[in-house]
Amino acid sequence: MLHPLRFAAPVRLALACALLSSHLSFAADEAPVPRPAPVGPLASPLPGMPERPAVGPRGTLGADVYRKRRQALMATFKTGAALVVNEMSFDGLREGMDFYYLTGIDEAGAALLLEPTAPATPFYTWAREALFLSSLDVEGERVHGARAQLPSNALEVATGFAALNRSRWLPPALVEACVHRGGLTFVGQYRAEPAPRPKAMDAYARAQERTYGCKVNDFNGAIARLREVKEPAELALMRQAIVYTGAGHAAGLKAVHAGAHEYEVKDAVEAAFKHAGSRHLAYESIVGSGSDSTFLHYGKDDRVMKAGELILLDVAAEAEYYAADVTRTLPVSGKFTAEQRTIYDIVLKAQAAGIAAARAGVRVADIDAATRRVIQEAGYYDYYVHGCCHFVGLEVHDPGDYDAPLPAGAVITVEPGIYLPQRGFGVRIEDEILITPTGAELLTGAIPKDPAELERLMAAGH
Ligand SMILES: [Mn+2]
Repeated sequence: MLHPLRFAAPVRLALACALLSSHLSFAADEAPVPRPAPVGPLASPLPGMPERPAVGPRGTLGADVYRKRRQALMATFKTGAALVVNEMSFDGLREGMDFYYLTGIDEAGAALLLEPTAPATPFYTWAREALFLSSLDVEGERVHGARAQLPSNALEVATGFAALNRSRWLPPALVEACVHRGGLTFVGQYRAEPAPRPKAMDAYARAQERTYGCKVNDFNGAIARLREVKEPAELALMRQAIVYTGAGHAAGLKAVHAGAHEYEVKDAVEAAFKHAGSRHLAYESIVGSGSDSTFLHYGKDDRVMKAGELILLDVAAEAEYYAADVTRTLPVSGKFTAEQRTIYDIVLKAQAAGIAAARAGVRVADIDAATRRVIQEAGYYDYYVHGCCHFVGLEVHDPGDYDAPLPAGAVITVEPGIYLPQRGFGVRIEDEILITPTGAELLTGAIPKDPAELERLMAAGH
């Protein structure tokens, strides 16, 4: 019953065995014991890092928010050891935010191991919640910035974790979990090809190769279901992201005129996001004029827009990684043609039908059907070529269960569209709503979409 994770030196093994035998019988319902604040002359600030720790929650939510999320997750699976690897990436869309959701930490190569049946009191760096950080690289850190050595009381306090380890200790920790914790527990999300396999699955497969009969407890989607329901503090950040997004849309509306390049509008929008206070884009901006507006995710932006065309702006900012997602379609010359206005009004009516159908307990499919019915009755069924809605949060396409009834507190988009390549234009109108027990709150209502108001604003040069 030795624990290779903490006791590499043989001289310590006897002690380890003696201590472990009493620890392994601890129940999961004890509250974790927080560590005290750092003490001593070297404890704080971290040596060489006077301003802020190199690792720790990045935003304003505070370590307690993340600890509560981890406890809520552990309450769902109760047994085994759950590994969550930081797989954060931005490839047009930000993805892989499970680790960030549970830690507030955006450190590359970091991982989290949750073991609800581990003792409440940490045994050196063996604990119910343990953070694994990539190894120190002394020369690399001269380039990228200094990182703390472990153990570090200050880093424990900054991260909110009583147990900090280097990632080389992860394989033995998983084998230990197979032996003593009732196996391994999958809390991520299945991903079909061609997406890469979740890193936790790879790590579990390797642990299973080094043990006999180590089981994986399947809690596929456990984190995703937690992420569906937005807490008040994260809703405040999502509202902030929408304020930034509104500034960008206002700047975009001003920058649209016949003879302008799409990229001029895009630059104006993105500069306004940053000026308002947003650090990152929620996703790569989609700015398509004329026939470009008929593509859903149009990536080029070098077309010159002409009078009489439409321009579609699917652009949004973020706040502390919380994304917004808003689309508006504007007339380049400031006035819709009769045909454009007809289509615009159908899309607006479809969106209103979708929002009216939304409340806790309904499925996304019900909202989709409400939008699709309006467009079908108008005769444009074949030209609505995507789903109505998706979850929004730390990822613009946030994970969630599309099959289950929507919970109160979920934030989704409602974004019907009609795309008519043969007529040289497309219309999409996208807003975000907060699902409530009795209906839905329109979160993005301050960003104008009423066609008469858009024409008035554009005529006034706003
Ligand atoms: Mn969207």
